[in-house]
Amino acid sequence: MSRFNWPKHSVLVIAVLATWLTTYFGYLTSFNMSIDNMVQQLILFINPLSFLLLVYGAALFIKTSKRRNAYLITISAITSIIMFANAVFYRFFSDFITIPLLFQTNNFGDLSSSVMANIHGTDIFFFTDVIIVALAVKFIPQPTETVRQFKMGRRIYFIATAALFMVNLGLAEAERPQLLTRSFDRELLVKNIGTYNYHIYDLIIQSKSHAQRVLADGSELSEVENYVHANHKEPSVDMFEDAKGRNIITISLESLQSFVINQEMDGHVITPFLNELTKDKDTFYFDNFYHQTGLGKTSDAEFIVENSIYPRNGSAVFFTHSGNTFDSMSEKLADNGYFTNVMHANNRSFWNRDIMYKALGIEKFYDVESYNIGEGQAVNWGMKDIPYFEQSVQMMKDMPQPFSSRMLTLTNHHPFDLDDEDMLIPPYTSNSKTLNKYFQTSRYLDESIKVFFDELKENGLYDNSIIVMYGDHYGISENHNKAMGMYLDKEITPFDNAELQKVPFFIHIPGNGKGKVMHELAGQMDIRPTVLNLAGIDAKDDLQFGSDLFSKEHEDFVIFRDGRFVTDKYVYAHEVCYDAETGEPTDGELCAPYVERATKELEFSDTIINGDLLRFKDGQGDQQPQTEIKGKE
Ligand code: GP9
Ligand code: MN
Repeated sequence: MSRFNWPKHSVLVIAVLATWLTTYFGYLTSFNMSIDNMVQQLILFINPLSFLLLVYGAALFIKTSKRRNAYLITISAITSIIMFANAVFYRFFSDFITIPLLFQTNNFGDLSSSVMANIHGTDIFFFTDVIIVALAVKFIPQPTETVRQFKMGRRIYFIATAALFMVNLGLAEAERPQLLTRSFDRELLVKNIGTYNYHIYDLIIQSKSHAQRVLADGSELSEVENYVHANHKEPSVDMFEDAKGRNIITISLESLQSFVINQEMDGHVITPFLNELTKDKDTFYFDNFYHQTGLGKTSDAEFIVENSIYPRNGSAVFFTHSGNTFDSMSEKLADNGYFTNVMHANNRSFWNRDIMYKALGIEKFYDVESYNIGEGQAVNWGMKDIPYFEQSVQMMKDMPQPFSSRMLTLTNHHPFDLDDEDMLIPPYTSNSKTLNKYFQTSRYLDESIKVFFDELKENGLYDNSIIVMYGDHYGISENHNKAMGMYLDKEITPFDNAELQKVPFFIHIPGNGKGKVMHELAGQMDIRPTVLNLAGIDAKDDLQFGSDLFSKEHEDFVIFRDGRFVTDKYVYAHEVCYDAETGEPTDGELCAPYVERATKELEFSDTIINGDLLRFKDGQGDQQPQTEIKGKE
């Protein structure tokens, strides 16, 4: 067109800029992502760029201008379609697209009916870049052949692209440590690494699990079943009368460890209400109970509660295997007439819950949209536990009974921040800010449970319910050993660190009268068998690694996800066998048979998940239940 002398790669530069800006404005207009500070805004702004430079940059290898132009237009069209599809999907699901969701056939029904309704005329905006690229291609003259001496320039281009990607990752990692290994929230991923990279990441994770699944066959299942049935413990029958037919409320006590129970910090009682419960005649309190979670933390604990199977090592099973078939506690309870639901005032995609709950057959998910978070009612990660419990009870009043509600608390979460008015005790005074604040948030969590019990009573739900409560995982990691040592007044060894994985476990049955402190060695794996047995539901043919805690046959052997274990005689940690009584290292041979069994059990559990083996179990695999996600009405 004009006589203006366009630089050689103008079209490429225009394409990158056009798609970059279209993507960024797409983020701002179509997704409801919370941006808390300037750094997050900056990350959001730059996150599409490295990917776009890379894919558009591939054009530099294409020799003829005709093909190069076709390639550039195709890329702009594909990226536009990705953004457009996510925007439409988001309007319906408040979430980004993920592959397992597309393969859950029952979602297609929802999708097709709502796709049309959710397309807006203004969505043409997502294709702005395609139009710009097409115009650029048409009007800007380009070299017909790529010139050889451009090799050096090309190299610099891709090095710069890689550097930009690293800067993006670095900023994201600083904002959200362990983003890729742990914080599996799609919103966080998109915010930090961008939609395009997120889709590639999703694709890698999903195809990895898919490959293992394809190779698996039913014969592996019988081997695991043989092992599990050989270790089967006959459940007790004593408790049925008091528990059967009642609502079951299972509460995840965020980050609560047993070392605060029945203890003081500088003369302040840390958990007065829970302490009372440990002495209460209607409560069974387990003081030798361990968490068995890995990187998936809260979600791993949920996974164990639902399945009595180990979560995965090194990744969150909620994220990697949400397409599997499960035989969950919720599904079982639903089959026996319970209305099953989860109540958690966080966004639905956190830990991939919205998808995983479908696979677990949970009937309803009351997520953050179900709650009214008024002024002063949020701190740290979100809604405070006290208003959360208050509002939850109001929702419970409208549930059909009996119901099974799993509740997840949130305030006692790292970094343990609290508003002044909620600090019921002063902070501790160690070198660890984390531990210092932890006592205060634990105190707040305790208070919230008290409020919850009162609300249940006031609203007539208490007598007809049983309340099961477990600490989900540690709150204080080994990085705080020095401060913990100060509090416990001893030097912390790997033996102590294993002991510190104890979390409180309560079963509260109003009117039962037989409550006591139970000392058996137990773990989260035992929750499913125990709860189902209390409800009088037969689970003897289920594939569970745990067993009923009221059974006389219960075995004193708890395996951690990382391979450590505890028996009544030994504690095995960091490949050292410790005497459980003295805490001193002892002869490794004494632990050897348990090491073998722990390894085998963890391997069996991994085989089930990796091969999606439960789909081969009779009566499984054909139904895909729907989780209704409850928003404000
Ligand atoms: C988030 C909450 C906390 O929804 O469950 O997760 P965590 O970081 O403890 O796994
Ligand atoms: Mn947690």
